[in-house]
Amino acid sequence: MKTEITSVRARQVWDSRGRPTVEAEVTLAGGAMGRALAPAGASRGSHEAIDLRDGGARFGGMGVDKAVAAVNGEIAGLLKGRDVRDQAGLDEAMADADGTPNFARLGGNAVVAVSLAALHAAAAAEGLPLWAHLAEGRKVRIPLPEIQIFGGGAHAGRRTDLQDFMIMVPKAGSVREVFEVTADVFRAAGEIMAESGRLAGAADEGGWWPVFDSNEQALDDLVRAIERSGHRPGEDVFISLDIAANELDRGDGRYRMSLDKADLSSAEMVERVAGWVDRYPILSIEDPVSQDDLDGFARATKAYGARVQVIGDDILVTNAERVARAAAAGGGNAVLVKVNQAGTVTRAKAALDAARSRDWATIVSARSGETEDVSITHLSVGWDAGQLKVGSFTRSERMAKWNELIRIEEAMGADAVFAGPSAFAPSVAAGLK
Ligand code: 2PG
Ligand code: MG
Repeated sequence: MKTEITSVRARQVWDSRGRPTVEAEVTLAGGAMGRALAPAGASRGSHEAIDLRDGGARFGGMGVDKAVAAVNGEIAGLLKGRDVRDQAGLDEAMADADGTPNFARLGGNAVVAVSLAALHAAAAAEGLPLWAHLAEGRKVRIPLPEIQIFGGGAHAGRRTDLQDFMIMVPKAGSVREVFEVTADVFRAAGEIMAESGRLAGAADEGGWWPVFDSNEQALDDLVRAIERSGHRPGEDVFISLDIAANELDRGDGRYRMSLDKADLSSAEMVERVAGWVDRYPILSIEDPVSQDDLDGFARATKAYGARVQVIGDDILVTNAERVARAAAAGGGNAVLVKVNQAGTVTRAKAALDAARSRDWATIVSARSGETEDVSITHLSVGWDAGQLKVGSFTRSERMAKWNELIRIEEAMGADAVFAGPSAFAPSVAAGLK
């Protein structure tokens, strides 16, 4: 059988923060091979799959020798001889063998690299690009990107409380046009920072390092950058924010906005962001409250979810059950899908399906620690997710993923359809018409 797994191997490589990570390769009897690299988050939810790190003094404790050994030993033994086309079976075999709810024993980094490598091998065995293998002949859209201009929070020494200041260009005719607009806005934002003496480098995902005196100053400068680039804020270019409020949670039900010198209750936190939604051209808000604040998530969704996308990241952690629970409580209208939060391709797809069945939007996302691996671009297209979040518009661990989207759009030729407003939940999409 050509699709029988004959070898599973891993090695330590390095990620975009210069930290060790796991690269896995799955080889099949017919000669096909798949390779994938594990990404790593900095602002993490405590309900997500956990990376196995060596601890100790070496590499600040970030070593992955144990995770690599888990792939080369136990996981290889488990998967060799199996049919790579049974992705769900492979993924569940790893989950069963791991025996913990969050892959703590074998390592989320070990498991996700193998799960994705197996998927790549299955596509290679068919002689198809990964997106086409996943699409199985269905019509799929080119996703709408959200692209970071300023990076803050845990990705920039907490210079701003908010983590990601991004833009979206939903009314563009194609993803190429989105990138052209983004390049203009990114350049204009850099000029504005240079002129005001605030140009101070790059954040973890390549966005401008945010030297601002308040969170609103960052929003003001983003609007100015859109204007200076010759585009219209709120008409063709919109703002998307990842509040990453988990990082602001003081642990006692209150939120600390250090830059704004404010301590806020959950309700006040929702109000503050709702005020920004009223005053700025904001189309999307991610993690407006922390990971277990389901009431706050529902309150935020009630306040502005009819016109603005409300994404759950740390609160949903790419988990189908958490999506169902949030939806039942009236929280959210979109899920961020990170395969390494779920641990496996199968579980990530289940979370995406759980969201889609509720008419939610779905956004496939990178992590702040990334590599040259472009799997997520293919997942976003092949799963017809509608949206893709990769970080900024600089640095090749990000640009590799955006550039892959250009190649896929070109390969689709006349069949390529840009998701545009259809990427959003119905009421948000309706507001864009
Ligand atoms: C997020 C991601 C990407 P991290 O919060 O959405 O911006 O960050 O990978 O650090 O969790
Ligand atoms: Mg996030």
